[in-house]
Amino acid sequence: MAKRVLVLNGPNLNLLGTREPGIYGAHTLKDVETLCKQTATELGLTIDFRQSNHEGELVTWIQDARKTADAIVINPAAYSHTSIAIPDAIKAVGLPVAEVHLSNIHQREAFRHHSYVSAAALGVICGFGVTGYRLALIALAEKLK
Ligand code: CA2
Repeated sequence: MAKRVLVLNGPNLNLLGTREPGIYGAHTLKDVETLCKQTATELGLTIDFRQSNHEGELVTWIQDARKTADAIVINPAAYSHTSIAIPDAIKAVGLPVAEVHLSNIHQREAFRHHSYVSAAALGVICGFGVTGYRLALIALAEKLK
């Protein structure tokens, strides 16, 4: 059976492609979903792609993934820098998680340099724009072999 990857996107990522193209690029979140689906097909994965502006909803989706997914890609967006609940949920489910950031958070404001999620993730990819999602799926497909 094809391995299932849950792709989660945090707050404000629904606005991708509408503002701040200098930082986040011109792609919309729909474009990111299309890229993830194309990559998943190449890798023999299935994808469930979601976005939420609510921390609790992301936590619930991570918890539910224990029964519905084999791995998770997450761009926690601003919750990377504030949330304890998201890394706690990731540790609780025990699935391999790839954390993705479109921008290089280490080149930006100091408050973006630390992500609470990173300690719970298998690996972190940042600064490669939407390609980061593709790289995350490739890395997880290798891990799931
Ligand atoms: O670089 C990333 O992917 C971030 O996770 C994006 C978050 C930011 O808080 C993180 O520090 C780094 C912000 C997502 C908001 O995206 C927008 C896109 C277009 C217009 C407005 C917001």
